[in-house]
Amino acid sequence: MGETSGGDRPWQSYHTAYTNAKAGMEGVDKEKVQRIIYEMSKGSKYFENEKRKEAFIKQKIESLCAQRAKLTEKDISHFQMIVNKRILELDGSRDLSKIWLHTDMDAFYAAVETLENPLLKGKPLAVGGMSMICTASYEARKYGVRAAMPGFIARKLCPELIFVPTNFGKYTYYSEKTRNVFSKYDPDYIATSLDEAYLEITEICKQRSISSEEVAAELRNTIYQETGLTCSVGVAPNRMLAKVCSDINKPNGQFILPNDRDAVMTFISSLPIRKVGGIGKVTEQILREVLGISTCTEILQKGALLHALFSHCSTVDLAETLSNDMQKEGLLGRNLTLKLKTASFEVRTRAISLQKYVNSKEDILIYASKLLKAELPVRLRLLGLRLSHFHDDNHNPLGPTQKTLTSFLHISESIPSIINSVHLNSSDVQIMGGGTSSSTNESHGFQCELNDILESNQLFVSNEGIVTSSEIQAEYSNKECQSKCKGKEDMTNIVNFSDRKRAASSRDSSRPFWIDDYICSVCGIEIPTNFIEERQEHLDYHLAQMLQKEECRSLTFSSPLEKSSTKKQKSSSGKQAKYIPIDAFFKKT
Ligand code: DCP
Ligand code: MG
Repeated sequence: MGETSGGDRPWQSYHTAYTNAKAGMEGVDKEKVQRIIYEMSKGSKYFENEKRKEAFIKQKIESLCAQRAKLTEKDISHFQMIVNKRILELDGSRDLSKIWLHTDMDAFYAAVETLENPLLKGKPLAVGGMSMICTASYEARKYGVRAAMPGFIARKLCPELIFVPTNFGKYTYYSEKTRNVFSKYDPDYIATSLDEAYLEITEICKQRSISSEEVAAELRNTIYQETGLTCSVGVAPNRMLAKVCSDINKPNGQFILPNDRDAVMTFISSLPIRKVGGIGKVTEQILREVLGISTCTEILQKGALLHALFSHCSTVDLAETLSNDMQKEGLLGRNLTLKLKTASFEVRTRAISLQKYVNSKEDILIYASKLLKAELPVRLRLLGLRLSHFHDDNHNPLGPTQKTLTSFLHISESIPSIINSVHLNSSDVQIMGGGTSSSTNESHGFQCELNDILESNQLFVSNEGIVTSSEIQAEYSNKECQSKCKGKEDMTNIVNFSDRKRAASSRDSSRPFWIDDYICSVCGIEIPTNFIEERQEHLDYHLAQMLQKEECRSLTFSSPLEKSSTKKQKSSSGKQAKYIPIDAFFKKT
């Protein structure tokens, strides 16, 4: 961030998502864009929020570097053995027989608007408003304008930018048309958003004796005939690679990666990690600064260190973190809940009511292990521990009563988590036996996903206390999986946007999160799970709005007496609070 980096170009270290290249932004004057964004947001709450995030990442990097420094040669060779074994297993199970196609519409919302109003053709166009834009035409991208950027910054970058408001009915209509085409190639296609889908085309290539390249070209052409819109396509032996490939020749292009091991290895050898779905700017920065990793080959080369620093997460770790959190808050709990999500996305919860109130690592571990044993063997994606039914062992002036939700709300900012959960890597971990996990015991080592850990820093308040975003997402992603298992998304979920938005805003009282893992709980906008960055930005945007509202409210409660007034008074005061437009949030204070 500018403040810390100093120098005459402080914006150079200001890594907002706006400056990250998207398709069509290759030739952008990155430094100019960075400078304008820096200058326009410096001193604003947004800027402060970015600074806080940056400080958190810096701390994380320092802690990882310290962990790395403690590793002995013996540790590293131990982890190397584990990694080698895993690579061998993966190599043995490698399946190059399937052909996957990923399709992604070009500048989707902007293209739909242009189709309906040809006067917009060739013009720099943004869909959205002054507070936030959803996408930009390729003409606008040349100026550094992109999705999830406040419109007033976009206008500064491109003064002749035309703004068109969003119209989800239109996008859904065209999306359905594309889906009709997909179903002709793969009736079980997997739609991940209005403009993206995965199709398995192995059968159709065989049946019609045509190459995947021909299928890709034909599909693009059919979509154009049916909708008047262009899309880009990637073909590869698996979905992850197909998605990377669809971005290579955007817009209106295709890229085919043959089903051949050498071709795949050559392709990924120089592939920047950032191109891999799930690796966003935070993970990219951490891997670069802690391990010097920037390409996929380097991930393989530094596998032992990666495993050492990011893989362990056992009930030992979870129990310890939970115990620390409880002790920090002076809390004891009597109900211990273990929640897990299996490799097949099934969410299971087991709880135990204890004879005594506990908060020590040892106690938590004894009962957590019992709960986990009852589930074995199991392949896991997520594991969480929760202590509830609190007893406050502090000398609480209110007496030794259970903590109220309101008191949590007041201190929530300082509580890291009372539920500790961790998402496990999609490669899954199989737990075969019972007993206490050891951090160096391979069969019990859980792989944590870096992004999830960082994201789980956000806290939400439920009627059971405080839960992390990962916990909520785990619940909803179970539903998502069920709909995916049916072959495709439930169309009613997509079509009835306004109902969803209503449902979403009814939950507006807590922090924003993702309903069904892709619908924003505040505004109802859909952002698929693989848009890690955009989702983070989007939540940041709502958090920013909430901050503003909180600020307005706190201005209204200027006297301490008023602060301790009743709930009713608070809500009426809340109404009086003047709403400040989001633009103001970005303005210098
Ligand atoms: N979208 C959004 N907010 C974001 C990102 C995307 O509302 N932060 C919406 C608008 C996009 C649509 O989703 O038009 C599809 O997203 P893409 O990332 O596929 O972007 P585009 O289709 O606009 O451009 P392209 O795929 O050509 O890069
Ligand atoms: Mg697109």
